[in-house]
Amino acid sequence: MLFDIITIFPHFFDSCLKDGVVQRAIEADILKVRAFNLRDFTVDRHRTTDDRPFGGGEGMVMKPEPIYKALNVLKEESPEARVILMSPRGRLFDQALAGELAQFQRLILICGRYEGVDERIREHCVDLELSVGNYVLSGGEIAALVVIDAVSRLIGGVLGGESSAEKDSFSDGLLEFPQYTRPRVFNDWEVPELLLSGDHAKIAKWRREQSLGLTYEKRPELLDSAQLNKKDIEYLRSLGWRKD
Ligand code: 9D3
Repeated sequence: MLFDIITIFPHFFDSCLKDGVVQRAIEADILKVRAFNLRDFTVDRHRTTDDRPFGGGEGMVMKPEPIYKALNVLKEESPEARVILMSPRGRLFDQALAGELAQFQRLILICGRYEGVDERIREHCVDLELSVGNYVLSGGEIAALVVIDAVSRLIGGVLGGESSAEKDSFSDGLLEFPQYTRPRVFNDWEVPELLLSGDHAKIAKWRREQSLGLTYEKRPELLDSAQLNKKDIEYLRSLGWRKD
């Protein structure tokens, strides 16, 4: 899978992609991330990427021509690439959308700065506008990294083991059960005895109930769309859960 990023801060991505699961995928040629400097697609002497808003007001707006030119160059290489504009008014990014995006071979992510990108780019060149949450960032770069990280781990071969991604939090719509490791006692704080019992059926039941209980306690709205069996529902009812 290939991510092409259009940004005025291409080096912003260097350190974030040089470690961990994402870097291993890049080394294995499963994943490629290229950050293009928007300034390289300007033609004026000052390499201008932004200008004052028509109609007046605070701040600056990203000019359309450099972004348009960058998109044309990248699209010529891969006409099938989907174009995503990182924007606070976009569709809210979640695990389901990450799964949808992982189906594509090539994604182009446009990162805005200042007050945003000239509206004509969104209107004529963008397939999807995407936000990573209801808070104000100073630009699309960090949001793009969120998308790259979440999508990359869903493409085949990125994670080791038998598809850890599918067992993760949110894959069945529940929060993850608590994890413990050695030492068994730390500062007088003990690991739940049952986890040391070697009784795998009992452990699996405990973990499922922990997931259900934590989800009910912390994120009850997730239960509305979680994949629950009869036993799950019975357990949740015993905790006081009522479907409304
Ligand atoms: C004073 C700025 N704005 C009024 C609140 C509008 C605004 C413009 C540009 C707010 C943020 C930004 C920069 N943000 C992004 O480019 C961005 C973003 C975000 O801020 N939150 C969540 N997801 C995203 S994706 C891109």
